[in-house]
Amino acid sequence: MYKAATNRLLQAALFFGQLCLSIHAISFPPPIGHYNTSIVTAELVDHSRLDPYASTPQPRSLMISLFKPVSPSACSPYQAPYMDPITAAFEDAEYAGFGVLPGSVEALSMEICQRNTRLDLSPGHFVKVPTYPLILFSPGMGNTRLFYSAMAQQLASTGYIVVTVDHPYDADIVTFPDNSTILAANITTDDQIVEDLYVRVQDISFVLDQLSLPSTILRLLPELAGRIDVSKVGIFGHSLGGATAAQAMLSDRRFIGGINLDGMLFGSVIERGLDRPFVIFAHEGHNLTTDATWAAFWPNLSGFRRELILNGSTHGTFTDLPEVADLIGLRAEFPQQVTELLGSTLGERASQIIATYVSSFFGFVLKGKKSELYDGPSKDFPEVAIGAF
Ligand SMILES: *[C@@H]1O[C@H](CO)[C@@H](O)[C@H](O)[C@H]1NC(C)=O
Ligand SMILES: *[C@@H]1O[C@H](CO)[C@@H](O)[C@H](O)[C@H]1NC(C)=O
Ligand SMILES: *[C@@H]1O[C@H](CO)[C@@H](O)[C@H](O)[C@H]1NC(C)=O
Ligand SMILES: *[C@@H]1O[C@H](CO)[C@@H](O)[C@H](O)[C@H]1NC(C)=O
Ligand SMILES: *[C@@H]1O[C@H](CO)[C@@H](O)[C@H](O)[C@H]1NC(C)=O
Ligand SMILES: CC(=O)N[C@H]1CO[C@H](CO)[C@@H](O)[C@@H]1O
Repeated sequence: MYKAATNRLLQAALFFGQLCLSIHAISFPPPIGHYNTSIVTAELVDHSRLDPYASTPQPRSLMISLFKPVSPSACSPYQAPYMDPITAAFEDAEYAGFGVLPGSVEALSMEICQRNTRLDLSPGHFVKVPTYPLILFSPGMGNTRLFYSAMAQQLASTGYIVVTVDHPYDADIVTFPDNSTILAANITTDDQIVEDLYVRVQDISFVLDQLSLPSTILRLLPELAGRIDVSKVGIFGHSLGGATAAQAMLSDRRFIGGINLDGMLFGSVIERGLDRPFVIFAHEGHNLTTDATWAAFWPNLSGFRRELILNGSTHGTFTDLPEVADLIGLRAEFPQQVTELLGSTLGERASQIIATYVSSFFGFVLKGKKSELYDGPSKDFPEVAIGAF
């Protein structure tokens, strides 16, 4: 649904003429938190499971991006490409026929820190290494995890390790380290979506299992070996990823709090409910009255629960796309169409609001920090209304 709408926007772009895109690197604005961040990407292979969507028997293989806080004094900054070139070119090509020029997603970059794993490992080097809670993220159906990297970086900058997970054959494209790719299967009917949901939940628990293995941590994050608490973890996701967050909490008690960014729910969690904190963050006009799955789920939440509504937003606001649209000049060129698809709130502002509320919720769940943001309206964030309690 989201993709079709995007295509209409881009069709309008073609009608009005080719977009003029800068060929220079365009960087996302610096994140909101006190920390800088570094990124690791990795392939994780689940040898205990055959991929249900693969045409020949093979283990399920996933890609993840892991965002880690770095103290500013330890940061050697550089501009990293927002996406690997294969995924970026694929996303451009998806829209090429509609007026987006090749090279537009490739031109985007993020300011991150060079990895420095050496310092903390050296014996006799008594540097106090801080530890950060872990949060997993599941994307919307059909979306690459890479369209949530800016969102993950925002959250990591507030003091969390954030891991975004690709669900192969659901994501439009997954690009692996050897440059092989998996494109989306045709998952369309409600039954297929529910099957997909359960595959996604297995993916999420598998990623957490992997992050619990010293061998995996030594490979990915040697500087944090033994310092990540994998028994109390947060989870959030967008759209079907939000439904995945809820269902994963039901099946895996290591997840002690979750957030659904604007996703209609599927699966047994609607009926079974949850006994741990859960938040629904909705776009304007989407609420317990308009979504029957939310209405059925709500009374079955026995833990802390909140419904937040972001004014001036749409379903697509809960991705990096509003920022991408602003950065590549799409909003300036087609303000009305971008507002209809990605919301009237500017991308940077929307990203900051979402990160603030997500960070604050996980601060409460994972760090025991109090926050007034969930008690009522905030003068700093008039765009956010508290819906149901
Ligand atoms: C580090 O954080 C500072 C303060 O937020 C910011 O100005 C700078 O751009 C950040 N650098 C990187 C590499 O993230
Ligand atoms: C993957 O492709 C990129 C260019 O798109 C190239 O720079 C890189 O070397 C390739 N990696 C492998 C493992 O072939
Ligand atoms: C995708 O699946 C739906 C429902 O099963 C079917 O109607 C449609 O033709 C399929 N599309 C493609 C491109 O295979
Ligand atoms: C829910 O959304 C509908 C449709 O936009 C709106 O008419 C209604 O007032 C909203 N309800 C609440 C409680 O916000
Ligand atoms: C929502 O935002 C619009 C402008 O985008 C504003 O006119 C309206 O008053 C806001 N509504 C609420 C409930 O804050
Ligand atoms: C497990 C459980 O308590 N399910 C309840 C979910 O909410 C509906 C509607 O209130 C109840 O009928 C279910 O029993």
